[in-house]
Amino acid sequence: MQPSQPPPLPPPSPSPLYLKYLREEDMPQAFPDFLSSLPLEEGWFPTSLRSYQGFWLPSWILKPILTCQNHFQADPSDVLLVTSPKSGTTWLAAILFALVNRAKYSDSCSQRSHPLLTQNPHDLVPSLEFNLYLKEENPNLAALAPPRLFGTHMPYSLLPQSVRDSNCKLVYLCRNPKDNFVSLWHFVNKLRPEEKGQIPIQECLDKFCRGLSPCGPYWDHVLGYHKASLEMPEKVLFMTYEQMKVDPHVQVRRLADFLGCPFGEEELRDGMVEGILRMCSFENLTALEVNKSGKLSTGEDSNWYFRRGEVGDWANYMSAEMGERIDGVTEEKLHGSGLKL
Ligand code: PAP
Repeated sequence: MQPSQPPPLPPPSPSPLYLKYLREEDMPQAFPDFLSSLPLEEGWFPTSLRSYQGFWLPSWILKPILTCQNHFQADPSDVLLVTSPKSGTTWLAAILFALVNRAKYSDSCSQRSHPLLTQNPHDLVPSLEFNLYLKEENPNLAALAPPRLFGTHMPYSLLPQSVRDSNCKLVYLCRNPKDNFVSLWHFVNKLRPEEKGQIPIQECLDKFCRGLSPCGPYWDHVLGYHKASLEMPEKVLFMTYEQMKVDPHVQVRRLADFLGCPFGEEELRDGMVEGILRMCSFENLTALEVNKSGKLSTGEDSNWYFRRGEVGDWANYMSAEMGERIDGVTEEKLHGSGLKL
């Protein structure tokens, strides 16, 4: 049984951020009694997963999530980019940043100093739980100029109350579960020591289909935001990676409209949408030194967030039967929701 209330949070840990990829028993900061009261799964992810209020969370993000729930004060002008891990966060973070800051970097001189040229999109749209509240108990976010852009992988039901109560906007990006799974599997392999080799994909698939993935079950994560987008279309925008690939121009305009900063006639004539898409394209971002050899402020290699960036890549790693297994869960889980992936 899960305790309904977590205990008071311990003081922030001075431990380096790379600790987040350690196993639970090696984490000095964890609040052990609370953690050990939650169902545990030694997942295919390097850290253990703990079940908290219906979702499997890497042990080390429970504390930042709870801290964020306690402290984060949403502002009506805030924009939260929400994803299940590996749904295209990096891409949409870049687009979001370029979109809301487009007036600042519209001429050729300011374009040369565009922050996307020297920073990974994750540092421009920092994650609440993987960055800000992991580093500090109460980061000074009031100093940030509006609109503040944040990323999060938190399920809808775990968002801080202030996010739900305020008029801030949520942009949810969803990706086909087969590509999402394969992208996650590759990422997990990057985190493993080389001598251990790749973790068998079949083993990971079994766990993924049982809901055991970071912030999973994947389907419950998606459904939480899909439902919210139907109920509150002015607050939650539901987008997909695949739509972005098929018609990025339409999707970026849709995003701008939703955020209340639609493109004007002149901007459209001047090719502003195309410029943003070019700047944030996989080809452009991966050609930048910062993304080839730089590191995020949280310590990860920037290039971990870029691999192939394609739709349907799952078929290069999974058999048709494995794909059908995911399709089966998707059909079952999404039944009656009106959502097709
Ligand atoms: P995160 O949730 O941990 O931040 P996220 O950015 O969602 O990771 O996932 C990375 C995926 O987005 C990778 O997919 P792949 O493994 O299937 O290749 C990565 O290649 C893809 N990606 C990153 N940047 C772009 C981009 N500019 N355009 C398209 N896809 C991208």
